[in-house]
Amino acid sequence: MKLFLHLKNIYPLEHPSLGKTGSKPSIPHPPCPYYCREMPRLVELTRVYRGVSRVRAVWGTPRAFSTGRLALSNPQRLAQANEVAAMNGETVSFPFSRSLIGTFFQDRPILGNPFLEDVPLQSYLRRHLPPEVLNGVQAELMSFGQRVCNEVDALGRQCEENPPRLQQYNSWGRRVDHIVTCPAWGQLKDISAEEGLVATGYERRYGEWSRLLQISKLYLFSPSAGLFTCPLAMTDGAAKVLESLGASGPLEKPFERLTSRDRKQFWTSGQWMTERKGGSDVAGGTETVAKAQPDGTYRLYGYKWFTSSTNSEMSLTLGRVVDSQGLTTEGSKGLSLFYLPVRDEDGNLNNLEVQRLKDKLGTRQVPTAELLLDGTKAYLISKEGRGVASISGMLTITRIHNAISAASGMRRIINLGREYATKRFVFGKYLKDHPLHMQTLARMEVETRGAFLLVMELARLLGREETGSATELERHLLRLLTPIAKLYTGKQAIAVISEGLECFGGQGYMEDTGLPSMLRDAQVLSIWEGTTNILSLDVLRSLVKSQGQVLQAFFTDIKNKLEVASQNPALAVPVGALSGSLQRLKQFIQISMDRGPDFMELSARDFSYSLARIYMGTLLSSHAAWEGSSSSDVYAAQRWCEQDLCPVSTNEKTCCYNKETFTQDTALVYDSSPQPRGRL
Ligand code: UCC
Repeated sequence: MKLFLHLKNIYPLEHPSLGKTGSKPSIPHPPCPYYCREMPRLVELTRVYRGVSRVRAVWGTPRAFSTGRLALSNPQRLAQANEVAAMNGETVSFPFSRSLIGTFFQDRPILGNPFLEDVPLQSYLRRHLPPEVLNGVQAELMSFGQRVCNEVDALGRQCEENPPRLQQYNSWGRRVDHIVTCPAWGQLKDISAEEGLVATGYERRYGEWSRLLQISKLYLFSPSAGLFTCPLAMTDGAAKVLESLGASGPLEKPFERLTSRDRKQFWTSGQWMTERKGGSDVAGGTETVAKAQPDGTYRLYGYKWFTSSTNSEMSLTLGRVVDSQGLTTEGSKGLSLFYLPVRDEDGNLNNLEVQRLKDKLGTRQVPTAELLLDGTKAYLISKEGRGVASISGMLTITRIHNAISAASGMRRIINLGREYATKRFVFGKYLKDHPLHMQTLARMEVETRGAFLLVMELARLLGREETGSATELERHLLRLLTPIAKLYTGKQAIAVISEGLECFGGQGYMEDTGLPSMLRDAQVLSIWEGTTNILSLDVLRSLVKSQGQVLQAFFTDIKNKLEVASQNPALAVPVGALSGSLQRLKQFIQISMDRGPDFMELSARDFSYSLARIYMGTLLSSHAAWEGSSSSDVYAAQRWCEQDLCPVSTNEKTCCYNKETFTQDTALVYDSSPQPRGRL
């Protein structure tokens, strides 16, 4: 009782460790100087352990404790403390004593409603959406943003903390191959259905603007969603393919499921493209064969090396149809596209075995598995030999989703970092008052705005294409900008999120802050759905296939946008830099025409980076030229255009793409090490 009374003196009535006023603290909590109103009179230092003081004290007349620091240095007072404490036989703790952990606690960064905190997103929507659409879209994003903050964020965290596991056998030894995910994974699926995170793109409630709404929602959802965005990306991609094939016959039901808002009906889809020899080289490495059945279906036999979100209800996959002689066609021309349900009507796996779950650097929330297809029932949904071309619609969508994840991850780390900068006090002031720190955040912000505008442009173009309102120029732009956005934003996200972690010092490296997983999960963005180099080659593919029309569209669109932007004198420098870079790019293209395919291939990455930087700079300038823009929009455009906007031209000047370069690169990489033997 005595101790209790004294504790009342130490803790203010509202101290968090007091269950209710005057009750005993339920959780031992240090008397903290920042909470103390009154302190005991005398103290004695009894031992010091790891810098932590244990003290004995006398509970006498409490006195006001104003400084928040204990003075233990007066030996006379310590001696008195010792005496009285011995008489009372009481021991209490002081700061750095009972708790052993000190008294200062840094406040964590707080996540607010991501829509309300996102000025560029709000500004973009105001600029582009017609008023009657804008009101509805804003209201939906506002309420969804709150849901992300209140509900989704915690669920995503649970998925990170409780990764999926494979239960291969049941208790009685029967093979079950059950992928066990945490309840939060299922809840995220339900939320995805309810919120129409796929459906919105196909219901087309807002016509050509529906994709913009859907992608804005995904953009808010993604950094909190514990990678449930992965199955959503593939689901969206599969829906796109099924819709383009007419969604009839055996495809009708799956299409309805993929685009359902009913949580009980909603399905997700996998995308099983990668085999052991495959990866990037899908055409050369796909070994799966498909045997026709009398009922018109097929049986698939093969081994899929990476299958993401393997507990989806269906999948699209590639295989080679076996002809009547038992032979298959090699290469891309032998590949066909199949739809398959993962389970049969009785709920049993469709003649497939989950061999193991992958042990990955990041995306640990997602069950990624190796699968054996052993007579899996499937439906041929493309023309025979048109598998790659048919699945490319899915690739377009998943690559756009990839860019959404990249841009939104960057936005999230900046929002947390800038919030933290208002509460982290170092070297006598808050982080936000340190110019060098703000320079770092501002550079991250410029990158993020560039990525964001490119993603939104893709969403706008996709919506127009799907509603038949896109011009030919816009269709070409969509084809070209998709791989560019995927490859460039993936790299940006890794760099910006890595920088963002540094904004929290050591805390950014601590697992339980949730920050490191952002970096781990970003690392995949430049790998899956085509690596940076593969996507650079896809940029070249789009040039060749369209006979240069995609580039023509690129130049025309930029010219139009810069003409408008040049009306604003504040944008003279960025517009000048962009026009100059565009000229250099044209000269490079001229040069490359005489040099042949090897030259183009070696320059493909720098070429794609040049297109990305010039286009993002144009979007930033164009947005800054809009009458509703802010001075920050102008500043962002200016900063963006200070970098080398056309690295492919710069590097061409140093003969970077000549034939000899390959020899020199190889010599440099292997230098005096043993000759490559083709194995590690
Ligand atoms: O599955 C994976 C993980 C799933 C997780 C997804 C989550 C995403 C989440 C994001 C947010 C969280 S990863 C596996 C992904 N694999 C890839 O991306 C494969 C990378 N490799 C390529 O992209 C290759 O370059 C291939 C497979 C496209 C190359 O195949 P081919 O057969 O050698 O290519 P071809 O012969 O050049 O093209 C065949 C046809 C052509 O059409 P036609 O015959 O009419 O001329 C091409 O124009 O396909 C067409 N085509 C395309 N069309 C090829 N690529 C495209 C394209 N990108 N767009 C339109």
